[in-house]
Amino acid sequence: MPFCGSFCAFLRQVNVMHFEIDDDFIAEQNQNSRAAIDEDYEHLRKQLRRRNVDIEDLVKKAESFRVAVPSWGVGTGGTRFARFPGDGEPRDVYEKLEDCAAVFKLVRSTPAVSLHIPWDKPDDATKLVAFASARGLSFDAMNSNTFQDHPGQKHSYKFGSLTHPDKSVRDQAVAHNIECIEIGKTLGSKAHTVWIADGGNFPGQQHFRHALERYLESMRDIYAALPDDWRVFIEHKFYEPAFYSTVINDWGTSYYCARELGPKAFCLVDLGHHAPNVNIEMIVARLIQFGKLAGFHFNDSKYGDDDLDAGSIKPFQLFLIFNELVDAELSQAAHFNPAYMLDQSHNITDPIESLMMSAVELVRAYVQAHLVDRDALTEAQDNCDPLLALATLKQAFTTDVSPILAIARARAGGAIDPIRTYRQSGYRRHKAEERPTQKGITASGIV
Ligand code: RM4
Ligand code: MN
Ligand code: MN
Repeated sequence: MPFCGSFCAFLRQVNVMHFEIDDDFIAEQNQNSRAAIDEDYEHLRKQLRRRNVDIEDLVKKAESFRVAVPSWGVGTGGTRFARFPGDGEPRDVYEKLEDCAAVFKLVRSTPAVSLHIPWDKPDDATKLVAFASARGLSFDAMNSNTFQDHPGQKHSYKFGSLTHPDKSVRDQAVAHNIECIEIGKTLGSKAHTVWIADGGNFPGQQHFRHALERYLESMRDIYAALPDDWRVFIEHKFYEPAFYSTVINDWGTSYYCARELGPKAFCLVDLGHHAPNVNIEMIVARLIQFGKLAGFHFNDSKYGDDDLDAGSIKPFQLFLIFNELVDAELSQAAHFNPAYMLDQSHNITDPIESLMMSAVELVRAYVQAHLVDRDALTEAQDNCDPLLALATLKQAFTTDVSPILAIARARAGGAIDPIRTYRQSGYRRHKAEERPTQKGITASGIV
């Protein structure tokens, strides 16, 4: 609790400073839009019935969808040029959980939080679990951070971490990852995500093959520390912060490493970590087919790793990815158990609003993918009829499933209109009072 200290802890205990969005307030707000949404739902129900689709089945699908929220996503992000902090930003992991709880209350599809260590290193993990579960939250995959130096650490990661030429740097990075797993055990997490920034800015800087050998050697030590029921997620990224080469640059390298490591290692797809125009849905299909898809860091991207809001730039691509996921779900593909997480940097919006809208966009894509007439699609494919195949996908993609999403949220106690309800609640204003801005303090991370 670096910015808040024992005074905050005291206030937290006596519970005098915690504005929360009330269930009754949500229900009251829902009343305002109830009549309109019921009408839209009824209309959609009839439309879908003509297509032999039972709308209630889709509501159930919407209700079942889960995506984890990144703890680092509730703070305002920034670029290397500037960061424009918002009012009432969370100052420690407890306040981050409060914001995650607000997101969860309104959209109901985000009950888990993914922590980043050491940004979110708990003073007492058991206490953190109690704080989270009091708000209906649990913990998703752990994330290690060897892409920046942390106060007090012996060796610098300036020239790499798990793949550094110096074994003592590698050992330090391995130990950090093992520490993340240890913390995660207490938190009830079941997976550890490893993303490294290791790479080069100059041709010749790194010996490509040796760097990858060192990666595998380090990862074997981390893999050995995994509990039996855990998985490790390898996250690739083609550039940034290294601008010439990265060690785990693409899904092929990730897949090779996951295979080398063993059955508990899987490949995580962060949508922003691909070059523009890459066919990500096809990468997803390949990883499903090879039984190695870990899951996702959802976001969107136009030019590079922009960590833009999911569904904001390429909603059709998002739909096509979910089309592959739903296809795998329905055909019960082997080893298919994807973990869904958001990983975004909210630089100019209220992070809570962005996270809510992104979560909703994911449920939308998931429900739309369930609307695809799979028999018609198979028939079109078998008949070599590309036009009809595309039309079949487009029919699902262009169906406005908003009433289904709204009804699913309302039935689960969430908001019919999450953004409006959030704004009406005055949550941010309350937090601005509870969490006065600390001048001169920088973010505990770039995102
Ligand atoms: C990276 C990558 C990781 C995330 C960091 C903050 O680009 O997406 O998943 O933990 O950013
Ligand atoms: Mn990521
Ligand atoms: Mn990223």
